This record gives sequence, C-alpha cells and structure tokens, in this order.
Amino acid sequence: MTSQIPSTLITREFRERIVLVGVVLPGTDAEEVEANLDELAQLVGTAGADVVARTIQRRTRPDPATFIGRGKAHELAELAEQVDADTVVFDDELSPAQQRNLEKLLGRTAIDRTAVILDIFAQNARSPEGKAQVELALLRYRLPRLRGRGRELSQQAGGIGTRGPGETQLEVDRRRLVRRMHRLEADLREVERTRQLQRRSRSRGRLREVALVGYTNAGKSTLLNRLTDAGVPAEDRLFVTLDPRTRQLALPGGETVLVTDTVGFVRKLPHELVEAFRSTLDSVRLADLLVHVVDAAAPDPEGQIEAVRSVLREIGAGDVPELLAVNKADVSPRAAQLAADAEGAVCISAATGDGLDELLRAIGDRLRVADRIVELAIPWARGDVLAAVHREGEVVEQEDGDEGARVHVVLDEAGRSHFSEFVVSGA
Ligand SMILES: Nc1nc2c(ncn2[C@@H]2O[C@H](COP(=O)(O)OP(=O)(O)OP(=O)(O)O)[C@@H](O)[C@H]2O)c(=O)[nH]1
Ligand SMILES: [Mg+2]
Repeated sequence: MTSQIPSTLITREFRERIVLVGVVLPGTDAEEVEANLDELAQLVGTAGADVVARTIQRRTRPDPATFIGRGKAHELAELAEQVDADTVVFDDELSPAQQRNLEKLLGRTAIDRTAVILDIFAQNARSPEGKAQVELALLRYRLPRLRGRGRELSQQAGGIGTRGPGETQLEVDRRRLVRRMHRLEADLREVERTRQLQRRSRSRGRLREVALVGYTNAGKSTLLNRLTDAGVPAEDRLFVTLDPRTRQLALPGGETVLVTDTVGFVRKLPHELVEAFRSTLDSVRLADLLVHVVDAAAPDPEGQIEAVRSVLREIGAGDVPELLAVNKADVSPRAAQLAADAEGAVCISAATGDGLDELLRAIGDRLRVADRIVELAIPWARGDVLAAVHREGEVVEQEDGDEGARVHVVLDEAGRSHFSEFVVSGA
C-alpha cells in the first residue's frame, strides 16, 4: 500500500501566523471556550505555527453563512490585518460554505480545529497503514470543500490545513481523487479483514488483551515502555503515537497479557479520523480491559476523562471494562485525590515507576473478576452462535439435547453481554 502524501508535508519554510477564534454558544461558558482555545493553541504549535492573537465571541447560535456573523467577520479581518496573520483558525467545525464565505471576507485562509488535527496526524503518520488512514481522512474532509475556492487561495498551499494533496491539483482531477479514496477504503478494509482473521485464529485459549487509552500526551507510550521495554516513541507533543504497538506483559499472578498502546484522543476528535482509524481502534473496541491513562497535571483532567469516554462510545468501546490510571503523580499534587475520588482507580507515575505494581495487580484482578462460568441454551438452528461461543469462551461442558445444546462456558464480561439472550444461569 503506497501513500501519496508528499514528503513536503513535513518540511516548512516559514512559520505561519495564526489568529484563533472561539464562540461561546448557549450550553458552554467563556471559561470552557478559553480552555478549548488554550488547547487549540497547543495543537497549532504542534502543527508548527505560531498563535499571534485570539478572539472570543458570544452568540445564541452560529450564523449559517459565516459562523460568527458578517459584522464580526469584518472586525476579525481588521485584527488579522493588524497582527499580520496568515490564517484564521476556528475552534468549531466550519461547514464548507462557511469556510468559503469566511475566506472571501477575511482575505486569508480560514480553517477549523479539524483541519489542524488532520495536519498533525499527516505529519506524524509513519506506517503505510497510518499514512493511508490519514490520507483517507484528509480526502474525506477536503473533497466537499474544494468546489468554488478562489484560485488565489487554492494556490497558496503549504500552510496548516492545505498540506497534503495540493488544492490546485485537487481541483484538476477530482474524479481521480474519489477513485483514490475508494482505493484507500478498499485497502484498509483488507487490512481490517486480515487482522480479524488473525484475531479469530488466536481467540481460543488466546491471551487477554489490554488496551492503553487516554487523552493525547497523557503518558500511554511512556507507560508501555516502562512496563515492557517496548522502546516506542514518547514525547511531550500531541499525537506522537498513530500506530498501535502490542507487547506481551507478565502479571504478578503469572498470567501473560497483550498490552496495546494506541492513538491518543482529544476534544472534538474529527469524525473523519475516527472513521479512517477504525481498524486501528479495533484494538480498543475488542480489548478485554481498557487502562485509561489520565494526565493529572493537565489543566482539566476531569474534562479530558469525559472527552475520552465520549470517543470510546463513538467507536463502540463504551462497554469495555475500564481501569483508570491517574498518571504523572510525580509532578501533580492532585493525582492522589483524583485517584481516590474514582472507584477502583490507581495512582501512578509512568516516569518514576511509582504505583505500577499496584496497577499490574489491579489489571490482573479486573481480568479475573471479568471471567465467570455461565450456562447457555442454544437452539440447533443457531449453529452460528454455538460456534461463536466456542471461539470466544472456554467451554467446560456441553450436553446435546433434542432442541439444542446446553453449554457451560467461561465467558468474560464482553462475552456475557454478547450472548445474553441465551443465558440460562450464572450471568
Ligand atoms: N512528569 C511526568 N511526565 C510524564 C509521565 N508520563 C509521561 N510523561 C511525559 O508526558 C509526555 C507525553 O508522554 P507520552 O508517553 O508520549 O504520551 P502519550 O499518551 O503516548 O501521547 P500521544 O501518543 O501523543 O497521544 C512525555 O514528555 C513524557 O515524558 C509521568 O508519570 N510523569
Ligand atoms: Mg503515545
């Protein structure tokens, strides 16, 4: 699988000057929007540009044509002129029409948080699969935004949100890009199928799978390195990890589990990315246990926990059992309290190793608690279910009757909810 994101993606001759725009809508408050802009500034910095000004506006609803309203857009144009900004970045998602109108009014590139996140992902993608996923997300985001862009802006490629396939090139051959998109979708489906097959062949007597999830920069990769000498990159930057890495880990009770480090989450994670990263996120959806790593030193750890849980729900992992690991206890005085407030949470420092013994014990306990013997009644007509039960659980006993089979089987939480309609006892 080859990727067509040109290597110029990661080189830049100048640092763009950026103005940030936030809007306080009913249901949010100024403080929350300020915090979101702080984070957006961090994202912009990670993408390689400088924030030179920011502005916040209160509205009862977004303006359908310009998001912030025509009057405010004129003010914004003046501000951008004063600070000599190249680009204006909105914290909220702009529709393709809003983006076009704003660019006309502002006379400069207008993009949203989604474009910034996509840009960072494009810079960080390394593996062929990661590159294909990012390219697919970029195409899905950009195709609807191509029509009617001014020629001048189309050619002003090179800034955040315009890297990757050049705009001019995009306009020239739209149909080729749609084909490219379908191709990437097919390639990624193939990767997903192969993974599923591998997973299936592993599933009987398989090792339990633990996924490290959490907000970007929470310390997931540092934790995996500390637990397993994985040697994966860990840095004080956002979205360093895009490819899942899996390592074996021996628990104190003697059992071996597979631990996977995966892509970090963020508020308003673009749905294009969630869609494109589906195969990567399978390791989260299909895990036996999630270790949710929380950065206690972040400005709003509770808000980050909520943001992570909302992405988990979006990818269908809302029901996977979760163990909170409150990290960076070495630098955050709040860590112990945060862990004490949450049921079953463990306070750790991936940097110093403090609390990791307790974490490993907790992982073992949670996995063991998760296993239970249940009795299922499966009619012969449902041979598919019987086969799935044999795949997913450890069958202890099976009595074959006239109507169907009675099966005593060891199932974890996920398995029990999966086969709930056939449970006779033990659930
Ligand atoms: N002080 C301190 N710093 C930590 C700790 N754990 C991680 N860090 C730092 O936090 C930063 C982010 O760590 P990573 O392990 O890359 O975080 P991540 O969750 O994998 O981030 P992404 O892959 O970018 O989503 C790095 O600079 C780490 O050195 C900790 O327990 N204490
Ligand atoms: Mg990482």
